[in-house]
Amino acid sequence: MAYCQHIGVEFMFINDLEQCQWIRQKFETPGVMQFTNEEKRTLLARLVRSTRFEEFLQRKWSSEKRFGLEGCEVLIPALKTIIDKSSENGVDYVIMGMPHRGRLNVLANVIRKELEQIFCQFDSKLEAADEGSGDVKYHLGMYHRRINRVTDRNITLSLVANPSHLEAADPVVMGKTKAEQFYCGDTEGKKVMSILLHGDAAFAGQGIVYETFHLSDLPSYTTHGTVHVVVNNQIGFTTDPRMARSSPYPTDVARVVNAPIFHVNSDDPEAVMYVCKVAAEWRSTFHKDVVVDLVCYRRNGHNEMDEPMFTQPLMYKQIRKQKPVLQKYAELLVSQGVVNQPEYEEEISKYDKICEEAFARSKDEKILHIKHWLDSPWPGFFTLDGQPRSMTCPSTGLTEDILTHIGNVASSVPVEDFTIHGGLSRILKTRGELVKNRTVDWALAEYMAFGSLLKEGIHIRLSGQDVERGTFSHRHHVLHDQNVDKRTCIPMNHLWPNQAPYTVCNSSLSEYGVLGFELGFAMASPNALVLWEAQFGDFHNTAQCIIDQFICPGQAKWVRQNGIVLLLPHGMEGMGPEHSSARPERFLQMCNDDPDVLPDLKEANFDINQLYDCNWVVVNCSTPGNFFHVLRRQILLPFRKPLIIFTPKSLLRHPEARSNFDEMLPGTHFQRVIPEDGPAAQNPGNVKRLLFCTGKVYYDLTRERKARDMVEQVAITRIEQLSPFPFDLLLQEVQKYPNAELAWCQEEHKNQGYYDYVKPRLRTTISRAKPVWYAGRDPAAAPATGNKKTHLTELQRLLDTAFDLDAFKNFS
Ligand SMILES: Cc1ncc(C[n+]2csc(CCOP(=O)(O)OP(=O)(O)O)c2C)c(N)n1
Ligand SMILES: [Mg+2]
Repeated sequence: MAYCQHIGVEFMFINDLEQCQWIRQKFETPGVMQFTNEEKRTLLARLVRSTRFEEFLQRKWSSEKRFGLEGCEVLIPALKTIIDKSSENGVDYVIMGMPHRGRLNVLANVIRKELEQIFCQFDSKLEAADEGSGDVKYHLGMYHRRINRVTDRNITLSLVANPSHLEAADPVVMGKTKAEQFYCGDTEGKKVMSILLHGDAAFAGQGIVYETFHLSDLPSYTTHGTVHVVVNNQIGFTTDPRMARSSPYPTDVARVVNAPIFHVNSDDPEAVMYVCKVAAEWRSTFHKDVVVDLVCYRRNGHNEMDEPMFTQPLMYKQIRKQKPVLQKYAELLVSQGVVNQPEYEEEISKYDKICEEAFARSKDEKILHIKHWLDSPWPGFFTLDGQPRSMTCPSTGLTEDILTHIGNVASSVPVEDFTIHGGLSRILKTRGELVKNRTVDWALAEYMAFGSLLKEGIHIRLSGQDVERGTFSHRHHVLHDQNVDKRTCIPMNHLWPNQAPYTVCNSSLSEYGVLGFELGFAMASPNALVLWEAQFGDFHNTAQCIIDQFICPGQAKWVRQNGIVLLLPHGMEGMGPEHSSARPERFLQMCNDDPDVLPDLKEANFDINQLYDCNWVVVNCSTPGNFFHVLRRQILLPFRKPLIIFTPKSLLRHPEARSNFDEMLPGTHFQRVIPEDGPAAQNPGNVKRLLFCTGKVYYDLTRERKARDMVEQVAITRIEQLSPFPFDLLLQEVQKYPNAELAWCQEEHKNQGYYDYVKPRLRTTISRAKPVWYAGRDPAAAPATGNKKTHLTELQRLLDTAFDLDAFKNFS
């Protein structure tokens, strides 16, 4: 629907009458688009800044990519209008995400990063002062608190760092926004909001846009409306039908997600300003998403080094003839008598001078500070110079009283008149018996870890598909009254007076969007344990971009620590090629520790230093007790690292996979390695083979060893923390069994699992003195066979190899 020459609005797919009336009234009331002379002058000044900033960069660094805004200079006044209006309506924190186009300009003129800090990013000779390998200037984030000049209110602006992968930062921005709202008690999104910028092609083409929009209707994920701004340079300026669109129009996306979309011609700055005001008002009125589509053109190529005439000669001939919007608007205001020519020129030279002075100051900068580009500082968590407050980790154990109390709540219904399902009563009763016997299974160990951290003031958020009940129906963190519809109870929130809140939320059926969201949530505070659980571990690969671009290298690129935990159900259980493998090999391949260099094992706090240096921690626990410890360690560490945990399926109910309270008492801690402690360890000199393994295969190995009566000859040592690799503890193990052959045993196929990661590191541990043999499945293309019988045959074969003491004779 076109309301005036320069504005089009689409909302016919919105089926709420009040919302439709509201939009109509905003655009159909005669004379609504009136601005005072003061407002017009502000708009002109903002256009001056936007335009002259790009010109300045072009003059100084003509051969550098900057992904300039030329053709859509109105983006700067547009964003500032949205922020002014939102600030007027009570918002004091705006979190933004955006792609490359115009990013430096937004940093300079919207977020107000010091110009000299931006300019010195162009100086390739400056050395980086911070740890990490850094990133290119148009990806870095930013955090800034300032006074909004229009409303005279404090406002904090933060721009989330992003990778080149377009739209990948969208859910991250939403997650961070949700966290900031949560921690300041802003339950309706009145104080904290997000603005997302998009390119037209990326907005229409990337599925993550849809996944992110979709989250906004879910209670534990909604941020109560985001203002989306599309820099639409694809379709706006063309007289040539051959330039027809090559991707769907942004409308298509907004229609699917029930958001109104306002198209506006970016050559009409006043129409843009009006539309942005309406969009901000829409958000603060209805707390729903809205899209502003800035229909513009791109004066240069994709970047400044590109020649667009190569491929779009006719369109670019037209574009070259186009007067810049600043010039057009200035002429208009001069003709209206709002400003005169000298005033306009004065405004330009004033800003040019600001740039020149900042440029001169940037020459004095000796080093680059990537830390200046952090999107969310964690005040108080580090020392003033950004170091951890200590390099130790206290015991993660708990007193018997605490364990018993949590266990009792976990096996009861802590509210009156609440009828739970009979099957669930049995599960809770079994839990109660475990507690009486001072033991825990997996679900109870998790309860103990969460419940105790809540007591210590740590907020916990567990998100993923079906996490409330647990995919394997083992968790049951949300009880449902069988007689009252939608009445629920979360016992974890009834543990202690003044405890921190526990959030457990079933997500939408999305991995990319939801994992990005949780990563963003975890950015906001170091005092929260944020966990994302995959339904099955292999589903993480639809969120690969978040893992590859954010979680794995995030700290190295953006000096940004993040303590997110990934729970990935993993294990070969005859269930076919899918649902078997969480792909440990991929996570291990991305660990930054050197397989060929033995670290200094005598160093004080060796284990903590290793954790501090790593890019993430990868564990596969074989006991519930160890799972409990590693979750608690995640928060008790004086720094934050992502934690990848391969979690069990059948072990959830395995009668031997239990831990005693004694393994969780004060003084106990996470065991990076669980050494053999049976008969083989009593007479280590007699041991012929030392088998190393991780995770569930341990139980197959011990059963087989017993059946073969080989408990004296074969020792089995579990590596629970795969990365950083426990060189120190494994060296002790190897030295303990001088006459033993060494073998790595895994149930995964040889080209998968842990083998390629573990083998060179074990060899380094022993200075390559002995071979490290392999007992496991052959290499394969698929993670597992689809045939149950083949699965069992393969398992038996690997056990045969593991216990055949002659198996490797012919190779030596
Ligand atoms: C996921 C992803 N795929 C491909 C690219 C490569 N790429 C960079 S910019 C770009 C075009 C983006 O077009 P648009 O979203 O319209 O933004 P514009 O550059 O026109 O502002 C492409 C394909 C990318 N960065 N991310
Ligand atoms: Mg585009």
